[in-house]
Amino acid sequence: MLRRVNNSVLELIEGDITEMATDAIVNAANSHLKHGGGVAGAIVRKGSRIIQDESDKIGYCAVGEAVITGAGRLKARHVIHTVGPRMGEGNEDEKLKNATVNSLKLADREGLESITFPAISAGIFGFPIDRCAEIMLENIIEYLSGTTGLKRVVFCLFGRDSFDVFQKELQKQL
Ligand code: AR6
Repeated sequence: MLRRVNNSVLELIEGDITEMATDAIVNAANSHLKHGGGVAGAIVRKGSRIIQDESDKIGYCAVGEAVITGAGRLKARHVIHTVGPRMGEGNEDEKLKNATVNSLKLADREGLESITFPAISAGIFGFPIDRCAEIMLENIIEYLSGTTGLKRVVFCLFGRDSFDVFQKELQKQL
């Protein structure tokens, strides 16, 4: 599914984010940047230990913030690590918005043209997927309506159920 927003394209696909060849893929990380399970584990396993080593040099990323490393052997050139909220810690919606927007801003600062997101916080961190879709899409659409060098923003969703939720939400919003 594909929608044009201003001068950019917003796209939803179902698949494995580690296979994406956009300039950057976004990792749903934790604050200590210890990439064990979920998307994070898959990125390090396929991309190589270099991504974990570079993350260890950075050391920490607050909830809602984003940092960048190389992507090792992955097809993407960079990994943007952002930390979404853990369900129950409070102020989750605002934190998910910040994680999304700060990833986009970091990509722009680095001069990147394409980026792929997973459904941040919707796995191990327990955030409801429908609310995740609503908040992330809303804020990406708003961001792309302003000035940006990003030409292509993709969501790579794991499994048909997640894809369907995002598809329904995007149809509602655009
Ligand atoms: N490609 C695309 N999406 C995926 C993939 C994949 N290969 N694998 C999982 N997902 P999660 P979180 C989906 O748990 O909730 C890690 O241990 C998954 O189905 O990766 O933000 C970190 O180190 C879900 O919809 O991230 C943190 O400690 C979404 O990606 C913690 O998990 C996010 O699931 C972060 O938890």
